[in-house]
Amino acid sequence: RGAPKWQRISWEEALDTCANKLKAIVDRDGAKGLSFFGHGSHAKYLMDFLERTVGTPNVTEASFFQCRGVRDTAYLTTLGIAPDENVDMANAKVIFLTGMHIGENIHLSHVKNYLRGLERGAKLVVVDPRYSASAAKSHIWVPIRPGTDTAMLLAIMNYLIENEKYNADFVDEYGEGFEEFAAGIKEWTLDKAAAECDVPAAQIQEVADLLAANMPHVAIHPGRHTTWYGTDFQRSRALACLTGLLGAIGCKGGLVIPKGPKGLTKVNWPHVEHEEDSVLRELADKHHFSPPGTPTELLRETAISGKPYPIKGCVICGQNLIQCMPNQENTIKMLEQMEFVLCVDIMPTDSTMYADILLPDCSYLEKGDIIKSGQQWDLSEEPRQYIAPRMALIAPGFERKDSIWITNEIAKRMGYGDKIPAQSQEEMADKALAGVNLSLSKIKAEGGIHVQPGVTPYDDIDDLTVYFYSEDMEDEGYPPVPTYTPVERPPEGFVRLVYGRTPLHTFNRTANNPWLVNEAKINPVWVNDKLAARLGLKEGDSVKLVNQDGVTSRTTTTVKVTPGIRDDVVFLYHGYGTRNPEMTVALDRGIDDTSLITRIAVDPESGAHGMRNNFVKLVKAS
Ligand SMILES: Nc1nc2c(c(=O)[nH]1)N[C@H]1C(S)=C(S)[C@@H](COP(=O)(O)OP(=O)(O)OC[C@H]3O[C@@H](n4cnc5c(=O)[nH]c(N)nc54)[C@H](O)[C@@H]3O)O[C@H]1N2
Ligand SMILES: Nc1nc2c(c(=O)[nH]1)N[C@H]1C(S)=C(S)[C@@H](COP(=O)(O)OP(=O)(O)OC[C@H]3O[C@@H](n4cnc5c(=O)[nH]c(N)nc54)[C@H](O)[C@@H]3O)O[C@H]1N2
Ligand SMILES: [Mo]
Repeated sequence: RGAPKWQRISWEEALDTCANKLKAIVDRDGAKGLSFFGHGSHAKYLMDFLERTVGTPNVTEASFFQCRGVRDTAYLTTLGIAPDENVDMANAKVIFLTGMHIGENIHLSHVKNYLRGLERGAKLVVVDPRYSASAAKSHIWVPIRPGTDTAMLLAIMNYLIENEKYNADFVDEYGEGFEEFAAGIKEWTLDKAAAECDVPAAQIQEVADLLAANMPHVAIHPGRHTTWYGTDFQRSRALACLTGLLGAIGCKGGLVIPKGPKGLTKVNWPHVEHEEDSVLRELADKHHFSPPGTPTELLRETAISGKPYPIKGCVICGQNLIQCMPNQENTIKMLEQMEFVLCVDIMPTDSTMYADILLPDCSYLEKGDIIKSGQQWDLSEEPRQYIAPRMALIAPGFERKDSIWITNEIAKRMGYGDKIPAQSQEEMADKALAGVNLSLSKIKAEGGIHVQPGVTPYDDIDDLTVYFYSEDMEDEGYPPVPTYTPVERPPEGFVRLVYGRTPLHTFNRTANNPWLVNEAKINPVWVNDKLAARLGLKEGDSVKLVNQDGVTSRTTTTVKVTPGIRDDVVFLYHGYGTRNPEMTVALDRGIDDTSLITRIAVDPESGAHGMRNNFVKLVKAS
């Protein structure tokens, strides 16, 4: 473990070994003795097998606990809607982004939607301590002090209420607990927020007035990567309340519930109940607003301590644990105490080094995948729905096998052969499509995507309630009105470390792609120009970073000197600093941000991993 030392074996031997090892753990410790770490659609089938049919509750997805889960549960609690990124930016009069840097963070359809909105004249407000790609297109850039967004949101809402600039008709019709909410945030004057957020009160007022003048056609973006400070549920809830206060739901430019096709058949592993006293969240009586699965930190702590029960089996599919979970030391401790680690991936990574067996999945071009369905992005067009099964372009190379086949082969060997829901990805897609009278071959004949008339998503909010005050939260002992909790500021001599996407890479998974690496060789650390002068650093200097716990980056990077970032924070693109020598192109390029994120802040409501509470010093490499 920890070194890439591999011995090539046959699929037969590999599958037999996996099934035997996993079954032995289940027979001895129960299904709860297994854990699963995954991300993405290729991980779902294997996860569902382990969670639904084998019956372990200990599955944890990066997309929830290190990404967007806290946003989803905060919006569900406040509006009853899991928002995804369903804001109608293409038809908005104002687009409001907090820590969302569209253009560096790229989902193609989402970027198109945003650009269309800007082309049509939407005003853009970007709240970000860094002059991001979005900030560069903004009408108002709010270079906020990191960690203080909730204070600003509360002040905007308080100002709108006190000056009667909110959407009173909408609030009367859909709001609940508005009086208590208004009273609860009254202390948040513009001046108080200005001091906390380190931005002028006049600028906060300018933003509030712009939103009020254009409501309800304002796209209050819910964000995507929202696990920042361990105070994230409250911030996301404040965003949802602001959306409600402006009535920006179910209307042009607002938060919408897209109307995708109905009737696709659900094909899945049969569900068995988890054994009693196995759900860690219930045992700990914590994180009552958690997304599905087990909060990663609870799982990792349990595995390391063996309490309240041992977790000795680990299955990983489509997740690079070492780079995506903060505090690598604990991740490695967790992996080292496992009796068996199975990893299903498409390439070697910093995490595969800790696996006992590494099974080669097909890449996305070599396999079918889940069926994507939904509504077209630009909602001002005639409503349309689509059904788009992903299909393989080429046959799998070498000995690669897709994760449906891999899962089924392991399931058979563990004694679950009679529970298999589909023999292949194609069969699974055809079974799902049967519900809407389609099939893969029919959709192929239609050119690979089925399009049908849809229904407008506007005005469909009959059942909506905006819980400005949440009794559900009060019942569980959390603040029922969105509440701001300050985060620690950088100690003397340190600056906060934040990170984000580079447009050229997808996390670490493209780090070994020579073409992309040629365009973005390392991840220079963004340093404010005045700070650089104070530290005696110049553009291009080579530095190491040392964090508050004395952890020094293994590798170096160069300094990017810019006025486009505050002087209490530095920024790195995520996904660099690969340490697995099998990643011959990526090895030791730039700095791995995760290696410096040793301090964790767990969000009390959701159990998500806050990662921006770490501070660094820059040390010249020479
Ligand atoms: N420090 C820090 N940590 C972060 C973030 C950050 O910005 N900074 N971002 C957070 C966010 S928002 C997220 S979503 C997570 C993402 O974290 P991860 O889930 O770790 O995301 P990826 O890097 O995409 O890693 C996915 C793994 O899947 C593999 N893979 C790719 N395609 C396939 C496939 O078809 N089949 C299989 N089996 N494997 C495949 C890749 O090789 C890679 O090892 O990280 C979170 N953690
Ligand atoms: N090219 C590319 N695109 C991607 C991905 C990828 O890997 N590559 N990954 C996808 C995934 S899974 C996700 S979740 C999204 C993530 O995309 P985003 O949700 O946009 O999240 P980050 O990339 O983490 O964005 C970090 C931004 O927040 C700012 N920031 C830091 N601290 C604060 C703060 O306290 N307050 C405010 N207001 N801003 C702050 C940073 O300066 C930075 O601009 O990107 C998606 N798109
Ligand atoms: Mo994410």
